[in-house]
Amino acid sequence: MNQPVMGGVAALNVPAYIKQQSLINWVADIAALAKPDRIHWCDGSQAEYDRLCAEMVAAGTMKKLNADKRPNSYLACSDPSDVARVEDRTFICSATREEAGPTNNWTDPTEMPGTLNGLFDGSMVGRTMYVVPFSMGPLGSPIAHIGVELSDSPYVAVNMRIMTRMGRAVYDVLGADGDFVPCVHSVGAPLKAGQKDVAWPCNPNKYIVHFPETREIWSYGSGYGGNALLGKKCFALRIASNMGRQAAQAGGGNQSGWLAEHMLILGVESPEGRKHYIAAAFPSACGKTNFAMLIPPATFEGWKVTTIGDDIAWIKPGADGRLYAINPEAGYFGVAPGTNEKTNYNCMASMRENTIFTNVALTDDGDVWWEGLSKQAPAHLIDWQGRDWTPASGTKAAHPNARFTVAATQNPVIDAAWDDPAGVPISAFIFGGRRSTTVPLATEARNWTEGVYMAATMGSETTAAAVGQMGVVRRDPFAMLPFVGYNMSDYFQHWLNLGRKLGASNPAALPKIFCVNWFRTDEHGHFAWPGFGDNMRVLKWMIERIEGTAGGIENIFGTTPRYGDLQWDGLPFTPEEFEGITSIDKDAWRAELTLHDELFAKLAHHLPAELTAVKAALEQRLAR
Ligand code: SAT
Ligand code: MN
Repeated sequence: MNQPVMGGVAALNVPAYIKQQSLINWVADIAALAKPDRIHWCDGSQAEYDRLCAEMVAAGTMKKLNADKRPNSYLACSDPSDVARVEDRTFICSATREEAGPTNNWTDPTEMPGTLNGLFDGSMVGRTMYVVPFSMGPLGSPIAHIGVELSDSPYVAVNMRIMTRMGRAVYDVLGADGDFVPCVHSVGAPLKAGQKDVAWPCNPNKYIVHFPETREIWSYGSGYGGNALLGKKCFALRIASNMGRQAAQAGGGNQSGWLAEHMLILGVESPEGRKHYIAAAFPSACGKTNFAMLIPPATFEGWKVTTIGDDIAWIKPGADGRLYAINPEAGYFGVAPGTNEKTNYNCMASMRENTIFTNVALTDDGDVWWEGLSKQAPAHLIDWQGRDWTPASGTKAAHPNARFTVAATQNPVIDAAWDDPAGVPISAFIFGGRRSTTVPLATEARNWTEGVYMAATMGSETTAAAVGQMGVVRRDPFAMLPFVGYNMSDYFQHWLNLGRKLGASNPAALPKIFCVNWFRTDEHGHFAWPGFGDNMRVLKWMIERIEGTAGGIENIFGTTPRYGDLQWDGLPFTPEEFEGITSIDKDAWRAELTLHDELFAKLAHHLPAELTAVKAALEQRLAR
């Protein structure tokens, strides 16, 4: 259907395979508001991807890398002002401020649409509006959900093709009346007639807006990462966390209600072929992607770790009372700096080809480089801002938040069930922070409520780069601080309720909950635990705890392994060193609990009484 351009409104040109009139009407409405010059309905094909990339190369947004070194790969460099998520410009527009809670920026949902209409009016002039249909989760999975993103950024369209199941097949699932989450995105840089474009259009004024009641997402001003790839943090965490809780509130038995979590999912298989799936939450910069692709030490013959996902998990009760998880994403948008063949061999292998790099440095032979990729930096590079760079420059060649976008299927240790619509059964949750003291290497919660307490009070020490003050503990409940799309205390309650429901029907099916800390330091301030592949030693202990074959010792905080409970072959690590990373210092824990008080005071509205009870029990054990 080729419709003529009328009154400056771009022709809709709706493909015949799109059957949903309300979707078409919505696209027409947004087009009438944002006034793009053209509309392109993405089909998700390789040809379309190649064409959009070629157009971005011609426009200067991307460079094509040396095809011998890095086949079918590109480097995009953003505007220096547009390099990361903008939490202070992220808004949750629930009906009331209390529903958004103290950890979110709230704006009245009756006011925000006026602001957005003003911003989006004509925001796509001179540009193409891409209609990007995507499924979060395997197409048609009962745990999956569909979104459609309208964006004036071709960079968004090609990244969404890697990060989600994007393309024509989504419309078959959607049919004439299927639900989808509408996502509207503009870089906020309209082009006047004859105006030359810049390589990375964006706007200093940014808005990342969520409407939990109507399940809409509007994003303005940024083209980068989670600000712009709206399937990721905006949909898969902020909106989906609301959907999972709303489903529980709607009632309907043990299978209603689900979880949208900032978790990797990995599979662990023992030499005997016993397999478990574990979901793990860590704040940023704690090595999530490394853990999801872990290579066991050579002495762990026959143990295998495989990846379901590296960042987000959607988890739903199954008919058997177990929790089943999918990775709603189809790709990895990972941090490049620090990644190398030693820290994460599988990750390096994943990005040998078909990769989009963002804000890394360009080598003289047309490949990429970032800090930590090799011990010695190349003698000359073009840095992420397009400037000549040498090791003497005194600046970082790659931005610290530089990223790679790759399809999950390129991961050599992808799990065979990663695309299974039914999801995988979860045997345990792991919560990990970054703490130089206080929190032991590994602890098993004695019950679900204690596990929720551990997760709720998770903390991470800030690194110098982040805040300018080392060692300050920032509380990051469930590693979800910027991602829970409603009141944090209600979120704790949702977890408690789910555990209670599942525990009542089948207590044996309830996942165990562990808390880990890879980051305790020795008296010289060095990391005392080797981490990376050696985390397998802890993982094996957890598997044995799940199977009821490993020991441990109960302390005030939970159950931790004794030296003899871990397998040490291949690692010289003494009982004294082990004591150094597992000891419980009562004074440190007293101080820790006053910090928990501060957190709970902030979250007092609807704070579950069960959590204050766990704290009281901890205090009693400390006093003994
Ligand atoms: O920019 S993203 O949100 O995609 C990644 C992150 O900040 O965790
Ligand atoms: Mn993340």
